[in-house]
Amino acid sequence: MRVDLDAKIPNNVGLADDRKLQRALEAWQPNFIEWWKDMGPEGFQMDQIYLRTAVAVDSKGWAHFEHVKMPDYRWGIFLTPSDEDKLISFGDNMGKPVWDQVPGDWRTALRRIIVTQGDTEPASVEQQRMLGQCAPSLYDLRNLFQVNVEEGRHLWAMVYLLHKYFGRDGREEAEDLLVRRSGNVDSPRILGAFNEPIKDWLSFFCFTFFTDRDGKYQLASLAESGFDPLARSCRFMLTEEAHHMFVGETGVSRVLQRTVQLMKESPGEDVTTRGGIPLDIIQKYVNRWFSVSMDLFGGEDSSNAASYFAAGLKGRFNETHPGKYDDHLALDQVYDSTRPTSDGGIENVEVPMRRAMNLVLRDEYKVDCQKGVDRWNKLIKRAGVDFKIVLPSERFHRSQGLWANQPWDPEGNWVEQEAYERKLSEWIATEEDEAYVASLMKPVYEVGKIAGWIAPPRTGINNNTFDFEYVKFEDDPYARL
Ligand code: BYC
Ligand code: FE
Ligand code: FE
Repeated sequence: MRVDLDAKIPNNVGLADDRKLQRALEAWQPNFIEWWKDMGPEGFQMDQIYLRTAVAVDSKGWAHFEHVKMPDYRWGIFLTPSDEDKLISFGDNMGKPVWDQVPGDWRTALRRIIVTQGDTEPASVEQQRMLGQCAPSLYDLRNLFQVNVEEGRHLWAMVYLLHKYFGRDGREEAEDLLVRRSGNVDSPRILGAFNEPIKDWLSFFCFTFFTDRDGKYQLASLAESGFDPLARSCRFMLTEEAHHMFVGETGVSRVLQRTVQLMKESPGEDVTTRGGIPLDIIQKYVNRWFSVSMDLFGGEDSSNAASYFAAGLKGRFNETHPGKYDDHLALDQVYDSTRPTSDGGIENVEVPMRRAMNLVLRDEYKVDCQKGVDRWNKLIKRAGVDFKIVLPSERFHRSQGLWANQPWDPEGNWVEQEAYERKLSEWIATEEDEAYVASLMKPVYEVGKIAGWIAPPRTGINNNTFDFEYVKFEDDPYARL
């Protein structure tokens, strides 16, 4: 299918040939733009941002960079091209042709998965909407907005599926995606992490490292789906996700780098006197964002997960990767796991493999997180500082699944409730910690300059240097604050 870039809604799904769908999406478009202006990045809609836009779906399709105003970004509908003879690759329907239409039995389940996925995208934009006002550099400001417009496009991807394949209730769900609001008591976003406030850039970097990485794993498992339009949408979304995680990993790296540099310059002195973020505060942020992101995988023993796998709706990470799994039925296998006992203990348990799919995915995710953490620790060690960032236990600070709302410490030991509450301030950032980080969040909008709590990146975007004019302001941005 060719890429139609000149259409009102750029797409490679042949929108021009489906007038009814085209009209429906063109009716949704102004609501999206209105939502974007209301709930998108606050205060930067008139500025020219150096953004990357998809112009094709092949690997070169991402090479297009230009300065654009965010409301003029070409949000479009792009799917990875279809493979004619594709077969369902796992579960009870394995070996049958993939579905090009919604299978009747799985309509509700599929709609729910798509709505849940779609809901996270605008939620993250809402969570991040105030960060432009305290960006540490133009480079970072641009990266924030790049992530935001792409999350907006991910919303488009799911809205397209709802409109095209789910009739009237799909259209209603698409409307509701613009109605719920992150953190709103009456109409919150669906999943926990997407209602958590992101008040500072350290949270933003942790979010893009930990929470966007859940996106990577969920999208990858949906990219295996037997419902082919969903699989192809998610496959394409995955190409955008890598940059989001890059922003997170390098963001935290640069904070660490600056902190250890300050520590070395003034040994024995508290880094806060020099305007750095202490390592133990960074650890506390890691504890928070890792644990809320672990919750995004759902329960460790889940009948939903089992039926999604059985039906062929949601596979494992790299389900079809050669050599990764030799059994795609997962019927007679078990997954070794643990569960809490009533007296604060832990016991081993064998979970039937299909019911353990959330955990299987989450364990892959954890390994991926650890790799990034190892790179952070190497940086700290190279600086000669004796400190290690540690991922907390899967049991710590959970709100979903077997370990939810129980007093486990970051090492995974059960502690008395009273002791837990007392010690929580050592594990999760306190108001005081957050107030300190907030005090550092002063915007830096001059070309080539950077805030004092973070190191500059090693290279810029698209072979430009750090002192490239990533954002061209319409007027004096400081005067707007
Ligand atoms: N918060 O069987 P269970 C991304 C509910 S991130 C609130 O254990 P299931 C992005 C659950 O709905 C990727 N509720 O879980 C990143 C169920 O409710 P019911 C997002 C939760 O259903 C950054 C009950 O608890 N994509 O793209 O197997 C920026 C028991 O459920 C939570 C997806 O998630 C929670 N954390 O799995 C931008 C993919 N967890 O049935 C974007 C689609 C569970 O009792 N979603 N519940 O009413 C799914 O595949 C599944 O819904 C989940 C949950 C993996 C989320
Ligand atoms: Fe996304
Ligand atoms: Fe993302």
